[in-house]
Amino acid sequence: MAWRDLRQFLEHLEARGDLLTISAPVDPLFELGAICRWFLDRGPNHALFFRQVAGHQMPVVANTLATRERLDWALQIGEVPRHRFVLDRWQSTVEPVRISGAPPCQEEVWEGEAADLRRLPIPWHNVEDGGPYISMGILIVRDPDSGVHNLSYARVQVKGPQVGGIQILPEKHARRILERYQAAGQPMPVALAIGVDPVLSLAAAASPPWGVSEYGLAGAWRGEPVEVAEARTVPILVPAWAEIVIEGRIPPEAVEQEGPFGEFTGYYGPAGPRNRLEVQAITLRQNAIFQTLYTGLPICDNHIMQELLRSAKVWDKLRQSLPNITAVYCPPEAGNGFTVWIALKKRHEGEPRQAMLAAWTAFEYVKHVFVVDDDVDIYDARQREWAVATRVQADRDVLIVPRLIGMALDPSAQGQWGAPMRLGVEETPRTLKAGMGIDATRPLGVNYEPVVRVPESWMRHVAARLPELLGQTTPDG
Ligand SMILES: Cc1cc2nc3c(=O)[nH]c(=O)nc-3n(C[C@H](O)[C@H](O)[C@H](O)COP(=O)(O)O)c2cc1C
Ligand SMILES: [Mn+2]
Repeated sequence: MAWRDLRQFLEHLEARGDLLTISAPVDPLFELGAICRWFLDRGPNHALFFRQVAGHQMPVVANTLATRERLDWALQIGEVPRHRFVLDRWQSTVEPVRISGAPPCQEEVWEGEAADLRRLPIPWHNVEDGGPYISMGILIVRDPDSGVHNLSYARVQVKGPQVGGIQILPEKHARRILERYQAAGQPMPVALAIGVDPVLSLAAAASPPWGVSEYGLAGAWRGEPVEVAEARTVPILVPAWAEIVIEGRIPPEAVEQEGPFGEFTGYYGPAGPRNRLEVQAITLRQNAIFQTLYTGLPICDNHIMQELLRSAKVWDKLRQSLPNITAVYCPPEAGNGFTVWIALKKRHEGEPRQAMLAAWTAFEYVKHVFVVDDDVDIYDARQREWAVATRVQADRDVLIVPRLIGMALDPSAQGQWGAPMRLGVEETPRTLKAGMGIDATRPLGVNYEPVVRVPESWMRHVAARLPELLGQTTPDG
């Protein structure tokens, strides 16, 4: 059974002892963020439920998907390898269904002046942030040409009771859709959903191909369609069981200063002129829960989500031409896919470079691509180091390709801007990246001495004798 909503998942976490309820009063100004950071780094790394947020009745949940275990429970992966689970359902979609009657997400409606962002317990996480931020709001927009719904995240800084500054990055689908409204001189209707079932949260972080709705992807992962409902003031279908939905519009030309914001890169994303989000209505469930996501230096929720999603995305692209790929891994420590590891059963000397080329173009973040033989366990940092140390000669095995489409928030790409392009309200620089590929596969036809491994049969032998070796039993029992 799929999770119907965030609440069901939180109940499950609580039953597993993986939800820490904090009943002591907590200040949303810096203190809540600091507590999130503490538990991410120093543990215990549970999901956090803040019951008493100063100045508010509404509770706040954080660190919800900050461990692999919680993500696996969210997806209900069971025994299936986690990358396979996501990948096998990547191409299929299960379209959402509309529920009949008034949706739970509209049990309470704030309209007119009552639609005031200050009524929500929106935290201000880091001292250098520009202000309080909605950090885990799912931006739902609709392509005016195809009608397809796109779900993704976009940080929103609270700038006034009904105004936010919203960052929609270059290369994102929401940006492409916004450009269409801007070209027509129309405001883009938007909905921002906060607090949904965790599989939908994950789907919004994923990037299925243009034209494929993240609603459909979530349905495939859930094994059941997502339930949706018409928003009240915008022509958009919203998740029926969302805790909170903010309805509004992004005018084509209005400029709002936004930032800085502590980003997934581990650096502050810079302040600048961004698009303005104008709030029209806020709808809520009774006893709504506000969800936030602390990000910054890895590893936070979004790094855990992207470890799985970006690996699957690269793998999906590679497998079309290289069926002999055996694993793809984007380590969460390296941000959200700046570094990719690929293992393959090499048959042709050209394959590692083919893999690099495909990986660099899979999405804009990918810079450093390591390709290894399939005997290397790329999920194990010791083996990754060992493979590079013993199978690479830099003059032969390193390929650098400059001036590819890069990621706007990569701080090392400063000075590598392409010509600014006009994306609506601002001149947005299009970042260039350099791809570096390191081929750590053994050359075909060159003699490599065997890898030193103790045979499995001997390891089983040791396992059988382990109690005795540990002095727990005598040979006679
Ligand atoms: C927690 C979180 C916050 C994010 N914040 C932003 C953001 O502020 N702006 C943005 O453009 N992308 C942001 N992203 C990245 C996009 O949501 C993500 O790349 C998504 O896959 C894009 O979807 P698309 O392929 O439909 O464009 C964020 C992702 C996560 C997980
Ligand atoms: Mn999309």
